[in-house]
Amino acid sequence: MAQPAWMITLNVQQPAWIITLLVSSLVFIVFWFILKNSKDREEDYDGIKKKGFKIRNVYFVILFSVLLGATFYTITDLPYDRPPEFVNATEVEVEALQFGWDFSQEEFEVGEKYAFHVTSQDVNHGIGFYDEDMMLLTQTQAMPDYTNTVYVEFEEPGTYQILCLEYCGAAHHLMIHEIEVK
Ligand SMILES: [Cu+2]
Repeated sequence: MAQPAWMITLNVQQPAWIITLLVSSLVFIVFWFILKNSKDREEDYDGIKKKGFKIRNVYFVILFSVLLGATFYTITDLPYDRPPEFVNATEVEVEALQFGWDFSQEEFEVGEKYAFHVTSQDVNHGIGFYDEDMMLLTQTQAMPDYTNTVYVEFEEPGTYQILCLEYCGAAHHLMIHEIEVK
């Protein structure tokens, strides 16, 4: 008679435990041996340590200067303006909620420009726009009490999928919505 599945699991678990314990003990013994034998020779490392600290300091100053420069150079662009070609875009309101999407309109046109204003009624979600080949076109966070805007121009007609990109609860995987692009 064939063994039931739980018995097979038990047969594998027993040796797995023993091997894990043996290997863990071996690793522990090796570490303990090295630690014990290296205790009295810390002064050997002083030179190397000093050199290491010096390299680290130089590296830190360089990194800090570069990042500070980059921050000052780029921060004046914030908050990002609406891209000029989307100034007259059609405004679309999108609300996420556990577990679905509420769009102020469901049908869109190829070549039109849209500004999707995305927010959430409850918890944080992520909105992902996927084309018919399930290629991600764009995405942003859907956050309560905050609106993120994504600008989209659809290039192909078809049924596009809206998926939640942030785990938001037990039925997160059901947060699928379809929009039509003609
Ligand atoms: Cu979600």
